[in-house]
Order: sequence, then structure tokens, then C-alpha cells
Amino acid sequence: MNKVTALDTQWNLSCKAKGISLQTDIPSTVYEALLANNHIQDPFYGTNEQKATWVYKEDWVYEKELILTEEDLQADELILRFYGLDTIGTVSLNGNLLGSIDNMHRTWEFNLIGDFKKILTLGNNTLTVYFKSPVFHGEEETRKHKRNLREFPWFMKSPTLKGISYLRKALYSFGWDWGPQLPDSGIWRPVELERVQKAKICEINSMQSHIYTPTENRENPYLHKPIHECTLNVSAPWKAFGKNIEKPSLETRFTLEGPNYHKVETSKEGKTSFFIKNPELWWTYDLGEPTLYTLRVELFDGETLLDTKEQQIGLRDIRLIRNKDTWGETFYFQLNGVPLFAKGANWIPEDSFIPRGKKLGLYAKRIDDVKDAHMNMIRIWGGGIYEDDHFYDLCDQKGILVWQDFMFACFMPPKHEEFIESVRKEAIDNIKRLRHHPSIAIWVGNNEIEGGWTSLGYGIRFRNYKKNYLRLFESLLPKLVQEHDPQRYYWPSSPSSHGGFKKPESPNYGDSHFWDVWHGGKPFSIYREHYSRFMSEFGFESFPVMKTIAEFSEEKDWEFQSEVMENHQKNGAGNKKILSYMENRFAIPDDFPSRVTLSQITQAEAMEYGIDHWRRNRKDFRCMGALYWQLNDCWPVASWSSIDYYGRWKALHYFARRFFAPLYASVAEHKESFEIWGVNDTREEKEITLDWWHYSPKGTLLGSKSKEYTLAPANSALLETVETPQGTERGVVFYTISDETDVIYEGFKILETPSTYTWEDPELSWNLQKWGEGQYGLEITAKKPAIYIHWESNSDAKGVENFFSLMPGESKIVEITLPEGESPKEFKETLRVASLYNLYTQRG
Ligand code: BMA
Repeated sequence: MNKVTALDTQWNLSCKAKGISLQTDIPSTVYEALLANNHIQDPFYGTNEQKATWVYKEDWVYEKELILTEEDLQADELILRFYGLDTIGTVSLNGNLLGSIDNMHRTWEFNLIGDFKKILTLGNNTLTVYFKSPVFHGEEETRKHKRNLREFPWFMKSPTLKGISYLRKALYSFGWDWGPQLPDSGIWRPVELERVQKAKICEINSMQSHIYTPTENRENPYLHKPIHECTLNVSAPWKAFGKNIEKPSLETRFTLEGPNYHKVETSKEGKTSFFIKNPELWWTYDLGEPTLYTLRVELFDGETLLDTKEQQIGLRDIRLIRNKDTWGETFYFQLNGVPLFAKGANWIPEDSFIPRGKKLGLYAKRIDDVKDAHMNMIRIWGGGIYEDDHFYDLCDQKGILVWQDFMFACFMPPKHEEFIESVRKEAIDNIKRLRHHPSIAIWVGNNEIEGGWTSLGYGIRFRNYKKNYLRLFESLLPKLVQEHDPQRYYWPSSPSSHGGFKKPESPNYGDSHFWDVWHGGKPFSIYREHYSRFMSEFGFESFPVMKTIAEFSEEKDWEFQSEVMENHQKNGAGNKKILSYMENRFAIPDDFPSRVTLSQITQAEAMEYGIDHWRRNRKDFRCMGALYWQLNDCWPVASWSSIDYYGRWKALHYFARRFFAPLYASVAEHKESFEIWGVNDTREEKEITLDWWHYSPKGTLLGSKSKEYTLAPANSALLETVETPQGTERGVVFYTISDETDVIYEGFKILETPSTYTWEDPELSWNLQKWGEGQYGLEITAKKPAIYIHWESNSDAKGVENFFSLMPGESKIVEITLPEGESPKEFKETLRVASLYNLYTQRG
């Protein structure tokens, strides 16, 4: 039986020039190891980032004793496999070069038996991985190719490091408008030694075809429980090693296991088919169950098992629907016949020092956060990494779709052949690694390079790179997807109207990035004038949670323009812009913590404004997706994220839980009226009751109504238009949706800019009830309309409801859970409850 040994312990990391030598396990990076051994101060604290720049200017060497046995030396293949090497350097064994490395996104394999047998020794061998400074390499490449491809993107505060386009390395690490400039090096993914004897399974590739019919039920066309048949064709080619084996004796055993399904097929050719009648389909969690099947492939020589591979797969039919219509062309995902409105956010790497994020368990936490906020799609943005297998496993299990960019963003790639060849290998590695994941919906060529052609002037600056762009993103990558993952859609860029530099920013075709709010400085109301077919980016900045700010700064730094706060803001327009948008909407409190909270409310309002509008327009498929920029942070920073680096939810994430709810209502306010819209993203028709109450800021009830409606599945509808003629106080509308038994959605909308109102003290009262170990119920009551009620404490207590509003006399109980093992003392003693009124009045 073939054997795989992990080589993850007892590595030595050294830097000759600095006289550093230390022990480390891998996966890890240079920055991580230096931090763990106190060679640097935490670069995330204060302005320490600037003191840690020497690290990326040095060369680093990893070394390990590799023990080889007699069996290893007799193997047919002995593969030394690196799942990730960051980035430029060499791999050697016993002082002999195994190969050069130049691409962080690739898997590197060296067959020690085939090519290097003479250099192997029984017992101890020295394995060396040398990393050259990525920055020096970038500079060298720039000189060699006589073209500075660095185009300092206008939105960043300081230029990214030179040569970045020449490296196949996570771009964001060279500095981004939310990320520090800390390009790392290291063995960032696992390393293993695979011993192959006689034969091996090379890969598994499965293709599915589905036949299904909608139900007869015309009201619910998407409930096709129905006649559904799936054929799964699996191929698992093997390679046998001549001298040791008779090929005809090899047989592959395929096993498919799922709910009420277990079937074994055998084959001499390494391929087979399964027929599954009425399969349990893989759905996003909001449309059904994300059911997974186990596909196991075993290679036998007679009765002897030689090799085995296993995958979790999902049976589902996902398509990108592009039909011509009144406006242009639809752009939406259809999952198992159901049109899906994509709700979610853009994903960047979890940590500047990438492997640390996984060690801290951040993937599981973040994917839970995604689900808690009713998101069903995450876009992996092209300036980071092809994510860890664990990330996609979680998305498969939890029923979240992934929009997968190839790793190109904003910068023009070079055109020399070695680079193109490196990209080709990187693409094949990643397509093959990821194609079995049901969560991946689409492959996308790059982020904003096509768009930059017109909007950022790339068309002029890079005019002799056009052919190369088309070769990479409209020929090479789509061909590779077609060859290795033919059932998945390829889209050339984000945003794009379908390539060829034809109006990539068009609102009528393809996906859009809309930055008139924030980068363009326009008011939120501009969102309502923009109709996109699929909004894959738009965003607004805020500060991280106060507790997070306190972790990277001291009280003396708590000024928007202080050196430390400015170092933790990487967008050129930055903190000033946050403040100026806030001023347009609110009165500005004097104290820093209140300003921080208000910056988050401003951000949340901005996103809600756009998303409500695009969700209302799911009708007739006019807009079918809203993925805001950005979900997470890679360090503690003021940014567009809804969850900060330490996993703390900003106001936006609590808002998202409301504005992404599958069955919800939203209010569109006009000068002398307001509309209430209902959206039903589920597959079922819903009978609902809509209740609304219109209150003046002082608490006078100006109007109310209760009415029943039927909401069609996967659709939106205008439910009511309420006149508010001139002179009527604008105030706030509260609304609920109920089914036969309960209230299932609660919302509110302020009808005018809050700073124009004189808010009455809502006279909030609250009490905390202990429900169990670490479990509390926080009951909050308001006497007058209370807007943006929020609770916080010095503990990391979690509750999914926050930043809500209450009508006069109303109360709400928020369920709160303390972090495991934390004593309740701190939480109880520091718990604060406030509303917008208190931000203005009590803290200052
Ligand atoms: C988008 C992204 C990023 C950037 C963000 C905020 O366009 O693609 O490049 O961080 O804007 O400026």
C-alpha cells in the first residue's frame, strides 16, 4: 500500500545575515516564527509594521533532516510534495538542487527516485528550502523585463512594493488599501513524502448530469421534489510501474455512499458510472440541505489494496443564466432549477501571516458568521490566495456558494513565456484540487483588470499588453477550465460584460463593481439610481470595534488622525472620508468610542441602502446578486469589513443578518410617500401578514396597518405605498412580517437624515437574566422610539441581535453567550446599552 508521511515537524529556520536560527513546525511563515521567538514585536501593534520591514529584505533558509528507509529507496516513486512554498527560491537535498520555485499558488512535486536516486542516502538526508527576498526578486524582474508594471493604484495610501506583478504571490501582502505591507516567506502549506509501490491513482474526476421536472404546482414551480435522476460519471486514471506489476491484474473499486444510497462498482479501465434516482441534492442552506455523498476510489492488485483516494461530493446542477431581456442580459445562478439571489460578501485572506488564520480556527468561525448573517455566497477575491481545502470543505458542509477568482487583481500581468507557463501550472493545480467541491459556483479570470482598462486608464498605459491580457484571461484560463472542469462556468473578469473590453462596467450585462459611494464620494441615495445585473462589489469603510482598537493602540492614540490610527487605515481618502460621510448623516459626538460606533452605523446604513434596492429588483431577474466589499480583515484596521480581524462583528454584520433574511421586507422612502416591498428568496409560496407603524421622532403614531399577502417563491413585490404629504412628520417606520404563528421578520427605516430630527430620550431600561452556564437573556425596553439600540461589553460575549430599534413600549430579549470558560464578572460589570440618542448626548 502506498504511504504518505507528513513532514511538518522539526524544521530549522535561519537567516545568516542576521545570525538567526530557530526551531519551527510547518506550515508556518517567517513572520510567524520570528514573532513566536520574540525576534520582532507584533507588527499589528501601533506603528510596529514599519519596524518589521527588514524581514522581507532578507533571505531565509528552512532545513530538516529527512530520514529515508530501505523501503523508501526501493519505491517505484518517492514524491516529495510541497503544497505551498512562498515564493522565490530553491529546494535541495544533501546540497543537490531538486528545483527552483517561483509560484506560491502551486503545488511543487519532486520525484526523488526518478531523477535524484543517486543523491539519496539511507538514513539521514538534509532537505533545504531557500527563500530569496521577494522584494529584491521583484526589483530584479522589473529591470530584466525593462518594464515597471507597478501601477500604484490610486486608492492606496502608499505605493505597493515594486515588481509585484512579476511574482506569483498573494498580491495583498505587498500592501493594499486595507492591508499592511508585510510580504512574507515560508513553507505556508503542508509538506509530505509519498512512497508509491507498484501503482497509484493519479486523480479523481467526476461529472454529473441531471434530469428533473418541475412539479405540476404552478404557484410553486421551484418545488420540483419530483422526478429527478442523476448520472455520475467518475474517472480515476492510474499509473502502474512496469517491472513490478502485471497491468491486467489491476482493478479499481468505486464506492458511492450517501443518504439511502450505497453502491460499489468495479472497473479495469479506471472509470465507471453511477445512476442515482431521486438523489438527495446539494442545496445552499437557505434553499434546502447541503447533502454530501462520499466517493471512494480503491486500486487493487488482485486482493491487495495499493492505493486509495476519497472525496466528499455534492449532487447539484448549477448554471449561470444569461438570457437576453428588456435591459440587456440576465446574470444569475440557478441551483437545481431554482434562480438564486446571491447574498454575501467578498473574502480576503484571514491573516497577513496566512497559516496562522487556520491554526486559530478562523475558517470555521467565519463561515458560521457568514451563515448567521443569512449569506449564501462568498467571493474569493483575486488579490489573495486560492483558499485552504478546509475553507471549501466548510462551504460544502454548510451550504455556502463560492465565487472563485483566479489570483490576479488590479495589476497587469507580464507576458514572458516563463510567467505564462507558471500561471498555466498554477491554474491546473488549483482547478484539479478544487473541482469536486459543490460549493464552487464559478471560476473568474481576475479582479478589475478588464474594468481598469477604461476606468483606470490601463488601456493607454498598457496598450501593448492587450494581446497578452486576452491570451491569459480569454484564451488560456477558459481553455484550462474547459479541459479540467468542463461543468463549471468561466467568467473573464470581475466586473465584466463578457470580456473583450466591451463595456466591462455596464449595468445591463454581467457583474458590476459600483464605487460611486465611498471612492466617488457620492451619497448613499445614488445606489438607488444604479441597476446592476449582479453587484459583486460595493462598500463603505468603518472603524473596527473599540475593543479591537484598544488591542493595537493606547488611549492617547484615540483620534481619527493620530499616527497609529492613520497607520491602521490604508486607503488614501481614509479616516477623513469616514468622518465626512458621518457628518452628512449624523451629529458628530465628541468622544472617540461614540464616533467609532457611529462610523459603523454609517457603514451599515450605506450597505443596507444599496442592498435593499437590489433585492427589491430581483423581480424579473433585473438584479440577482449583492456581495458587499468586504467580509473580513487580515489585521486590525479601519476598512470596509463587516467583521474585524479579531472576529468581532461591526454594526454592518448585525444589519446584514436582517437585510439578507430570506423572507423580508424593506422600505423605499420618497419625498411624499414610502413603499414597502416584500422579498421571498425561498422555493415556497408564503402567506404572510405585513404590519407597519409610522411614528414621529417624539413617539406620536402617525399611521399603521395590518394586511395579508401572498409572496411568490423566488420573487419580490411592491406591497404598499403610503402617502406622507408635505408637512407630515417623517420619523421612522417599524414593520414586521408574520406567518400564521409568529413574527418572522422585524425591520425599521428612518425616513429622513437622522441629524435633522430632535430625538427624544427613549428612556431605555434593561435587565439581564441568567438562563444557564454562560447563557443570558438581555431584555431591553423603550418608552419612546429608540433607534440603533446597541449593547456592548469588554467581554467577547456573542448575540446575533444588535443595532436594532424599538417602538414606544416595545421590548426585545437578546440571547447572549459568553466565550467558553469566561467568567461572567467582566461581562456583567461592563455591559452597556445605548441608542443613537445616547451616542449624541450621554458620552460626550
Ligand atoms: C475593490 C477591490 C479591492 C479594494 C477595494 C476597496 O475594487 O477589488 O482592490 O481593496 O475595492 O478599495
